[in-house]
Amino acid sequence: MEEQLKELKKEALEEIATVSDFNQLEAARIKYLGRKGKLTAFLRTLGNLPASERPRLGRLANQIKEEIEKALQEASLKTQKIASELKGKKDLIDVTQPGLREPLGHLHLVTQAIFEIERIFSQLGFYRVRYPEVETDWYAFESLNMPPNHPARDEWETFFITPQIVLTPHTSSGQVREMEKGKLPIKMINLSKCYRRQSDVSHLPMFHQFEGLYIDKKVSITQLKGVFDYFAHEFFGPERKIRLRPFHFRFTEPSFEVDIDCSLCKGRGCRFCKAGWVELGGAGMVHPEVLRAGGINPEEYSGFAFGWGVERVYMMRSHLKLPDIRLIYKNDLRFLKQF
Ligand code: FA5
Repeated sequence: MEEQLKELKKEALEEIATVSDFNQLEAARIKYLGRKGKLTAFLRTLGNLPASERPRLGRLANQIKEEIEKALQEASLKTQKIASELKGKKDLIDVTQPGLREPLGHLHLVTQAIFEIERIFSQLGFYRVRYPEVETDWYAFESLNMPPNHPARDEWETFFITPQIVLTPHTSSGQVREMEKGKLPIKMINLSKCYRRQSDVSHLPMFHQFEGLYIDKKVSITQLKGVFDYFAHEFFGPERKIRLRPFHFRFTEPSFEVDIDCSLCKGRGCRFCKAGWVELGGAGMVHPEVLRAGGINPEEYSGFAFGWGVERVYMMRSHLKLPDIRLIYKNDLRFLKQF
């Protein structure tokens, strides 16, 4: 029995001597002195020993217990020292190490497109303006020759705040606002947010349009076509072609839809396009009623206007065959980092 006790002491002290962190220390304590520990188990059996042996072995066991406790205490001091040394090393500052760079983000693809569109039109003398995202019925519809209850308004699927206040459904609402400034000629590009009650794979409830308005004496359709050709060559590439297709808007006369040749099939016709052409947006010569609403004499002045979607033209340029246009605003970094 005595031999077993001495063996146990040797084993415990050797193990405790190798302890280097708090977890190992705690494991050793539990192994020998814990409720089910080896020494505790021995002390429990003391009562079964013959009375003559009990005092001597009891004393020896208690002495060993004290020695183990002392060894554990010393080991605890040692592990604390090791831990603080390690921490000290971690806290050391290497002043020669190069600095860490903050990860650099970039502008959202729509902002990039807006800046580029602004740059291209500024080369032709167009200045950028922005008009409110919340608009009166007058600027959004009535001044544009769309009286109350006119069915043409349905196209704009408008969010009404009150019967007279709407979320701007198109940048054309900036036309009469610009005319009211009273400065001629006008050569504005209104790049702003628009809202419509539309949300599907090719429609966003919030999107951007860029609205060109040129008003001067003797402005002609030839100039309108020249501006579109310039934009298309700059934005889409010199080989691209634009065509005007007759259409109807209440605020332009004549009115057109503007198409660009399809880059995917090179104008031959494919599933993506309409017989080789893809629609860019609307355009036309400013209606005399609109000029009058803006205080401009249609006998003296004429002009053209166009309104195209920023997200749509960007998709056309980058040949992005997005399964869903709403991805642009999902803010998924895996998508956005590609632009
Ligand atoms: C208009 O909004 C007219 N104001 C354009 C105009 C201006 C005509 C000046 C004549 C003179 P339309 O509703 O077709 O037209 O919209 C023009 C373009 O905006 C579309 O071709 C498309 O590129 C974009 N667009 C319209 N609705 C959405 C939408 N919900 N999501 C994304 N883009 C849209």
